[in-house]
Amino acid sequence: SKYMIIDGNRVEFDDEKNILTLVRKAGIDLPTFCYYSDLSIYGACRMCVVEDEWGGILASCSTPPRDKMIVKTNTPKLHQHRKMILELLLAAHCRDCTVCEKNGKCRLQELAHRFGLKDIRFKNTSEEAPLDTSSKAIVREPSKCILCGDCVRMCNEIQNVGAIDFAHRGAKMVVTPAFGRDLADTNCVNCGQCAAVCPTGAIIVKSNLKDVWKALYDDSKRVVVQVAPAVRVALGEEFGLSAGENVMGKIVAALRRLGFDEIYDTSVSADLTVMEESKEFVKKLESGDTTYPLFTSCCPAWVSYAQTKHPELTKYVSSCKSPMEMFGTVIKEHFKSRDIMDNKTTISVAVMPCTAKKAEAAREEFTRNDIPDVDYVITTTELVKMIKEIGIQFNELESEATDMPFSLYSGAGVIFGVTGGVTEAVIRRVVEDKSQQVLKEIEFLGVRGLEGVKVCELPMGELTLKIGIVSGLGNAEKLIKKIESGEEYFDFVEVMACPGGCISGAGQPFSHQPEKLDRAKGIYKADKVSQIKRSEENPLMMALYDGMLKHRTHELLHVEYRS
Ligand code: HC1
Ligand code: SF4
Repeated sequence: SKYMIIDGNRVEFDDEKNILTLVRKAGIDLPTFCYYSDLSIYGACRMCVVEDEWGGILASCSTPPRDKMIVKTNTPKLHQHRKMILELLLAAHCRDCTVCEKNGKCRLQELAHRFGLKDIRFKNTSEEAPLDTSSKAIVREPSKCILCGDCVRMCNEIQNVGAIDFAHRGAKMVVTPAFGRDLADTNCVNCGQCAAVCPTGAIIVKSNLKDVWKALYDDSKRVVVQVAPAVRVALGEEFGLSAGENVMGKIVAALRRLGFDEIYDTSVSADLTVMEESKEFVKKLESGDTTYPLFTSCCPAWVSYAQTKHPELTKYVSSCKSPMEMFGTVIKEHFKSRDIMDNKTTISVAVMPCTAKKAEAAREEFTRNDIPDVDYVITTTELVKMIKEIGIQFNELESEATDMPFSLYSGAGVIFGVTGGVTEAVIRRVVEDKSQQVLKEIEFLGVRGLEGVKVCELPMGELTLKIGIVSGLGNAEKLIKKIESGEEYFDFVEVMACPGGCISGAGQPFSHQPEKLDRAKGIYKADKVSQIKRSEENPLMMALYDGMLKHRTHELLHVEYRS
């Protein structure tokens, strides 16, 4: 087999695409700013350089390995080179680390520390550039940008949105929306994946913590919170627990200590979504309309994408509100009369793995009498900050249960958090055979797994239904092209904007593939241990349909998007 000699050690390879991968295989964590294996290779930061046997310096991320090649990763020349790059970056960078959102998570800060940088030999050329706070989900701080281009490639290559790009040349080069617009004036769908890969504080998730603290400290407010399915399998990572460990019980305990009055699980309203979306699906099948599939609607970044890039498709997107918004509506309805009695106002908070949910909550369609159904959305990592700020010893907490009357949910509701989950939950609902055996068979139809595109066939009576499941908006685009050209037909298509689904949301702790896989496993395990497997078997659904929702499902659970 082919091999390279890296720092005197033999490293074998076959189809690895660059030297960097082999260096990592050899146990050396070469510093980089601009390398993610899912993105195209840019080679801009030149931190990952290695020296060949003739003293040549190569960027290891963009150089393919050659058989019997000899390189070193640690030489005086390389050491100087890396330090120089760091000093140059820092000379042009804001150094107010203590008040930066990214403090403690910034790659530039980490590498400056790792290289023991004490003084910078160059003049400080950093300039204050105005912040772009126009978006509901994302804040851009251009003066912290190191031009690695990760955000640009994420937005273009993986998400096919292209809201941001490089502009100008040489020393004037910046990353910006076209024509220097504000981010809110672009077709940005708020997926937050740019912020997830940004190594510094140049693109960050907008925080709503101030609003939430204020509500918690205000006695005239009843603060109700819902927690999304995907949060429970990732939050523990910030406290040293393994990815995929289900910490929902501890999250509930922590939320109580933080002062939330009522604590619920979004999996409950995911069951509601299954009920409504299944009805819509069956109706569509019965109508015999086979022009387009029924597209899912729970991912707000996907809904925005469909609206801006494919307005012709919006009428095929399910009219169901997302589980978060369904719950938002149900919660406000539920406490309406109690609020008057108690002289309180209910404030509805949602803890989500997602940044686009912040924008979804702010949409006019989800506001009744000028009051949003969900007042504030905070991300998994924002909740971590609250827990750490107060000093709650998270790992010591005993599990607690969510509150009545919304405390029952099915496994079908929990699996929403991973790509394919919505589909599997809907299939469980629409198949007539409710046996254990069929439940198992559904699992093996091809709905599971983190691949960006999955296609499965579901036999139903005389028909065979064709179902597409995509995650990552670039993958959605590919599928849409095939549908529109008539190359493929689908009855049902699930789209999640983040690769892997909500478990990889930009509001979660940063993850690579291994953590994503573990989080997905954690979600399926939560389904395994749940007593109720199908949404329609959740007794709470019957209570809701006989009570609050009687004659009001359309009004309370569905939406017509305006613009
Ligand atoms: Fe999701 Fe959903 S699954 S969108 O990925 O349908 O955010 O977790 O809460 O609303 O339930 C996110 C997750 C979440 C909704 C549900
Ligand atoms: Fe692009 Fe998503 Fe970032 Fe918006 S939030 S700029 S769509 S990557």
